[in-house]
Amino acid sequence: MKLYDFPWGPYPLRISIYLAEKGLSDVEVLKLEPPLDKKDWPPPFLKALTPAGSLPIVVDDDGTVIGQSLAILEYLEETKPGPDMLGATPRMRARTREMVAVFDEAIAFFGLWSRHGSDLNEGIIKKSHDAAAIGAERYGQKLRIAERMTGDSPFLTGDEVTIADCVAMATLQFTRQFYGVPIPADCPRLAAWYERFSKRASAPAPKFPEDQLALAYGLPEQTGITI
Ligand SMILES: N[C@@H](CCC(=O)N[C@@H](CS)C(=O)NCC(=O)O)C(=O)O
Repeated sequence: MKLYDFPWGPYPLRISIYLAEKGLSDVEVLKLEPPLDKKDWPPPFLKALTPAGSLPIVVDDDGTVIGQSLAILEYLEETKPGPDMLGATPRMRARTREMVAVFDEAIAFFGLWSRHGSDLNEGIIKKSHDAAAIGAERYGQKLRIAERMTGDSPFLTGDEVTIADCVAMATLQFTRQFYGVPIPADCPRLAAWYERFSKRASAPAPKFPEDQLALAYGLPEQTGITI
């Protein structure tokens, strides 16, 4: 199995955290880096693999190609050995998928804030305070929903690590560590979970490129928007 990876991107990070938690090492990882301005990206070989050409992409040995991170996670759950990371019962699987959906929505709204507000995209994407503010408000709302869904268990949806933890961690690593957006003060359970999960071997701090980090870090200050 091959994984086309972009090691510090929020969607590929979901997969790398998952692979480490699942203990899977028989995946060939091919590292790629989309340019900031997305000029000439995706390259023809990626566009030939999936309609979007976005990362991550998995190509299995039988030729199966999967180009959406959540579908990749579920595919790996169904095809690979290792600990169950979806949930043992329909109810537990539903809890996992609910939490995954909330963080998937969260990162999409965050993208509106960062794309239209960050100094990183200066001259590449049109700045819009209104678009950034809508994205930020909705991102904060999704984190507060996740907070209300989180109990006092060690992991987000219970006593075992699931793909929900992987998706949430990837999201918060990117928003906190790259863009410098703190978890809101009224999300203490989420913040405590993040601190705990950050110490796991599966979730080392991503290596963001220094020049891009310098421009990205401090999104709330750059946009005058807090959540
Ligand atoms: N919904 C997709 C989103 C993937 C995505 O947007 N990946 C980014 C990297 S983190 C990317 O490839 N961007 C370049 C592009 O879309 O051309 C997924 O979950 O896999």
